[in-house]
Amino acid sequence: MLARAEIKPFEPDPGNAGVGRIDKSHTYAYYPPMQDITANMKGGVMEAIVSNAIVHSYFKKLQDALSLDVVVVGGGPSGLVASESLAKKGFKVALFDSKLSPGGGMWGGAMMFNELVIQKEAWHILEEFNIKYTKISEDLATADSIQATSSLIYHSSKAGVKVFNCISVEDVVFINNRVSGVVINWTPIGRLDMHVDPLMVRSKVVLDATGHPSEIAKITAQKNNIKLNTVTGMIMGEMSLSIDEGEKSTIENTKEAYPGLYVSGMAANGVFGSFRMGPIFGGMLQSGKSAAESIAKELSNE
Ligand code: 48F
Repeated sequence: MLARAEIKPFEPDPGNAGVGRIDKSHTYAYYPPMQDITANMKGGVMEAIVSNAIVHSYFKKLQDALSLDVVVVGGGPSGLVASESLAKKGFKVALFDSKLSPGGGMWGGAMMFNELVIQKEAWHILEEFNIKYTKISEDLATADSIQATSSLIYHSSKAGVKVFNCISVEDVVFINNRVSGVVINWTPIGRLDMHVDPLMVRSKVVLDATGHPSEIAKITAQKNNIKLNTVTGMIMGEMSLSIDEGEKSTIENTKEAYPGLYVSGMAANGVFGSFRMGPIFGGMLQSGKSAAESIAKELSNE
C-alpha cells in the first residue's frame, strides 16, 4: 500500500487508474488498476478473469457516479425519460432503482394485461424512443408494455445514464438547507433489516421519481423539519382515480419541491396532492421531459 507521503496527486483521468485530488488536503485512489491476478495460477484462469473483470468494471462505474449533476431516484417511465433527456443534454446522471428490473409500473400494463394507453401529446416521445404504437382513435394509442418499458431502459442507458439496479435510496444528503445528494444501500439490506451503514452520492439535484410513495420527498420532509413548496408545506398526498385531472396535474406538479429536490410522475401528484390515473402513460412520459427541462434550466443558470 502507498504511504500517504508517496501519493503524488494529479488530475483524475477517467480512463486510467491512479490517484486523484479532492481538495488541498485530500487525495484518493482513482480506479484501482485491473490486476493480473492469474499470474501464478494453474488452471481456473477464466473463473478469475471473469470475476476480476466484473468487479473492476462495476467499481469504475460506481466511482464515476459518486459526484453527479443529477441523481434520479426510480426507473419508472418519468424517471427514465427524465434521465435520458438530461444525459442527452450533456449532464452527468445516474439512476438508482431498488428493484432488479427498473421500469416501475410500466411492465404490467393494467392488471397484468401488458398493454398501455398513451395520448397523442406524448406520441412524439414514443417515436423518440422507437416504441411502436397503434392508434385507436384520433387522440389515443396503445403500445406493448414490454416493448415500451425495455425501450425506455435501453435508450436511457444508451444516452449515458449510469443505471444502478438493486440499490435503494434510503435518505438524502442535506447540506445548508439544500438536498445535495442521496444515501444508498443494497435493497436486500433494507428488506432483511440488517444494520449496515450506507454510502453517499453527491449531486447538484435529486429527482424523486419513486412513483406513488413519493419516498424521497417524504423522507426529506419528515426528517429535516422543513416546509416543502406545497400549499401546506407538507406532503399533500395522492387522491383517488381521475384520469383527465390526474394526467394534467402530473405535468403541472413536476417541479421543485424543495431546493435541490424535484419531483416527477406519480411522486409529483403525491407531493402536491392530485389524482392517480391508472394505466394511461402520456402524462408520465411528458412529466419526465418536463422534469429534465426544469432541472437543465436550473443547472445551466448556475
Ligand atoms: O411507479 P413508477 O412507475 O413511477 P412513475 O414514473 O410512473 C407511475 C406509473 O408507473 C403508474 C401510473 C401511471 O399512470 O400511475 O404507477 O411515477 O416507478 C417508480 C420506481 O421507483 C423505484 C421503484 O422500484 C420503481 O421502479 N423506487 C421506489 N422507491 C425507491 C425506488 C427508492 N427508495 N430507491 C430506489 N428506487
